[in-house]
Formats: sequence, C-alpha cells, structure tokens
Amino acid sequence: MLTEASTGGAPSCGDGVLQPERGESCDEGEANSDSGACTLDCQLAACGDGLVHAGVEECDDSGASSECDEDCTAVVCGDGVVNTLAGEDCEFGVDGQACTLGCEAARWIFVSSKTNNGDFNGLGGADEFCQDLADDAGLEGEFLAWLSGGGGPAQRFSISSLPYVLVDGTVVAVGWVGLSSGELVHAIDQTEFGEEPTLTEALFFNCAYPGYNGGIFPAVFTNVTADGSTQGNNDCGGWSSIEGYGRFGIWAATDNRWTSWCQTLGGCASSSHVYCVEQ
Ligand SMILES: [Ca+2]
Ligand SMILES: [Ca+2]
Ligand SMILES: [Ca+2]
Repeated sequence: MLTEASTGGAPSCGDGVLQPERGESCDEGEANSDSGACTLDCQLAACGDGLVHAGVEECDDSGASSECDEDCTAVVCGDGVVNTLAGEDCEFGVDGQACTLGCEAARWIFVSSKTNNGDFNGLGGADEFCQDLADDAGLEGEFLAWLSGGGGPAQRFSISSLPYVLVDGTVVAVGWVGLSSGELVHAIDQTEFGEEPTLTEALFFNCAYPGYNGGIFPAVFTNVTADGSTQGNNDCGGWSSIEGYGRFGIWAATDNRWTSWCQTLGGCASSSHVYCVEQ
C-alpha cells in the first residue's frame, strides 16, 4: 500500500492514495480522468456531475437538457423517458396516457370491444359503457360515446386540437377539425385492446359497403353526421330502446361513412359497437 512516506510528497488528489479526509472518494493517480471512473477532482464518476463517463454515459449535462436525458442517455422518442426540454410531451405506452409515436400528446379513440343493442339505458349509459371499457383497458382519461342525443359530439365533446390515436399510436385524425372533416387519416379500426372489432349482423336493407355483404357489416351505432351533429331521429329512442331506427357508421371506413353510413329499421335490436372518444 502506498503511503505518504513512499510517495514522498504532501497528500494530494492524484497521488494515487485515497484520502477521504481531503474529500476524495477515489484516487487512481495518473489514471484519474474526467472521462473515466475517477475524475481529476478525485470524485467517483456519476450521472449528473456534468462529465461524460466514456463507455458508461452517453451524455451528461448535469440534469435534463434539450440534448440529454436526466439519466445521462441521449434524447430518444420511444425510450420511455419524457424529456420536455427536448420537445417531448409524453412517451407512447407510458402510464396509459394517449401519445403519438412521435411523443406528442394525444387523445384516445377506439371502437368498443363489447357490443350492445340500441338500449344503452340512455346516452349517459353509453358514455359509462365507454368509460368502463377504457378503465378496464388501462386507458387514462374521460371518455364519451360518439352518439347523438340532445346534440351530437359537436355539442357534447370538448374540442381538442390534439391528434386522436388508436391504442397502437396510429393517428386517425388531427384534432376536432380533422375528426369532423368527413375524411379520417386512418380508419378507427381497433378496440381499446388494439384488436380488430367484430362485425355486426342486422337487417341492413339497402345498405352496402364494398367487401361486405349478407347483412354482416363492420358497423357502429352513431346517428351522427360527419361534422359531428345529430343526424335525424335514428337514435334507438334516445339509446334506450331496441325498437325503431338506428343509424350506423362503418369502422373500416375513412370517408364520411365512418360515422354516417346507413340507417335501418330493426338495427336497434342488433348487437353493435360504439366509438369511444377521450375528452
Ligand atoms: Ca490522494
Ligand atoms: Ca457523469
Ligand atoms: Ca424520450
């Protein structure tokens, strides 16, 4: 072991002798380096000390910066670490919060995995139906059903400028403006679990959609026009009856048929989906 006697000089950082009383937490002598395990100040390298420990740290800006995360890794969208200084709102797949794959804050939208006939116990029951499904799937937020009743979503929903995303992060529309434009970026074709919704079987007279026939369609209860307003009275008696007319959208569609496709007598007795939208 080296001692003061063997090195000859006064105790110092860099003499290769650990002197805690001098505030040293290490001393590797000439091997001390600001890019090594022991710094020139005789301190053990640490994330947050502002020095980059080569081979261990990717960066170190003494905390998060626009180019470095707090954990001394480079900023990457998708690494699970939210760095707001680098422009990240969120990280996809973290904490059940809606987020685009580009780390931009978003709102969830999905097709209910469960189906129900036109009797949801009223519009409020349909909203609860959506909220329960979102909660069970671990999706954060307040959810309402894309249905009309005393006004459509244009009247019922909070108007957001954030992208609406599916559970896998796919953007279907950018903000309310996109959602009510009659043209989606991508079909709303996933449930709250990211699965393909089932088809609806009903007495769809005079209703057609390419690729489907035989009275079985990728249908969703709506009674909502493409701009988010109420579409007539085809709302299964205020979503509280299995009788009367029901109006549907097509979850496979990106044009205005996604919400406004076909109405049918008897549709309210069929078991179908609703779109659920985070507010
Ligand atoms: Ca020393
Ligand atoms: Ca460091
Ligand atoms: Ca990140």
